[in-house]
Amino acid sequence: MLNMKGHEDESGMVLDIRNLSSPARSAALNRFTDESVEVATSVPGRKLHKWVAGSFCLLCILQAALNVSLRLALPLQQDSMKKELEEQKRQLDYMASQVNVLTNEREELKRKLEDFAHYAQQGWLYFNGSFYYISSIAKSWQDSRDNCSQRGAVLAIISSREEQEFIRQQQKVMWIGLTDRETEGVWKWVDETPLTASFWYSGEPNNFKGRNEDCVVINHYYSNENNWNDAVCENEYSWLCEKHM
Ligand code: MMA
Ligand code: CA
Repeated sequence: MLNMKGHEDESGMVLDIRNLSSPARSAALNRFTDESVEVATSVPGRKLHKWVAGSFCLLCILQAALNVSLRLALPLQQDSMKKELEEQKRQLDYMASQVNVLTNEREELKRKLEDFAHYAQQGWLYFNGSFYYISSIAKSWQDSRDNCSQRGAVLAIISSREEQEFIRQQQKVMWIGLTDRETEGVWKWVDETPLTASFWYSGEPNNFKGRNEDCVVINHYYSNENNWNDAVCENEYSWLCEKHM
């Protein structure tokens, strides 16, 4: 507040401007006013200055900290992203290989289905993984064997009681793929496997009356689960082909 009596400064002295000459009075007034303005603005101004400087320093520190942490964190992040990318690539490769496996499986199933349709349509019978063809005409054992071969099959090879039972149920006299032509008394299947399970009718094999009976027929006249008979290979019978799928 401008006091016309004077201004009490820091020293407590009162300057009475009423006794001053005109130029001195205005100089005193000017000085007083300048000081007041300076005092009025200098206190909040200095605070702002300090605040700005402080904030700037803080920002600098934050920036530096950010730089350091980014420089530390970025390579770590890049590492983990690289690992994740590699893992995803591995999974993609695995999936591609699985697609390949499934495609092959599908092709195989398609082929099988076509085979099944083909054999079933031509009157072949299916049992436990194999198709069986029963001829309607009669041939010698060798001609029967050749005929099966032409059909992409072999004279039937019986390897289980279940298979024997299935064949017996067809109730027909038929050549099967068993012979001792090579060595008398040593019975072998046409695929060279030795005889393990055998189903000879009682008294067979017998080379009946000294005849050379080297080939085997299913004999349905023997209404018995064991119904094999050794017969002369040149005899003509129906025959049974087997195609394992
Ligand atoms: C037939 C012939 C033989 C068989 C006897 C059994 C008469 O000959 O099939 O191989 O052993 O029957 O009686
Ligand atoms: Ca016999």
